[in-house]
Amino acid sequence: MHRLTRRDFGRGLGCALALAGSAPRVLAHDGPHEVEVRISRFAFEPALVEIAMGDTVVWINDDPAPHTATAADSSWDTGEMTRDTRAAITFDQPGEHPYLCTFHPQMQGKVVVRPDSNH
Ligand SMILES: [Cu+2]
Repeated sequence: MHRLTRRDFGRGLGCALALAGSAPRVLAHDGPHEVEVRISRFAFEPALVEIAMGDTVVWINDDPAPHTATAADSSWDTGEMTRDTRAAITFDQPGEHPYLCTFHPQMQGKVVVRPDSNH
């Protein structure tokens, strides 16, 4: 069985839960991660990102035009990002989080948050 240190307790618990399900899942990282989404030519790249609970998505606007990343249900919003501006949102709720740019609603993306946690 696992020997749990205080630091590893959360991850060990996640491991135990994974073992109770189907295949055990090995987490390749030690803590919360940041995932980058570039905004370029009026598109989110990549448009779909998958993260673990507690991870952070950082949007970086490479366009001359201002953009936002705004939840389709308005539960979160980066606000306006001008050129070369970064904005970060941390996700604590598992599930699918579709979003769009409020200035250009045809710009759409999705953050998928897995129910496992990195911390
Ligand atoms: Cu936009």
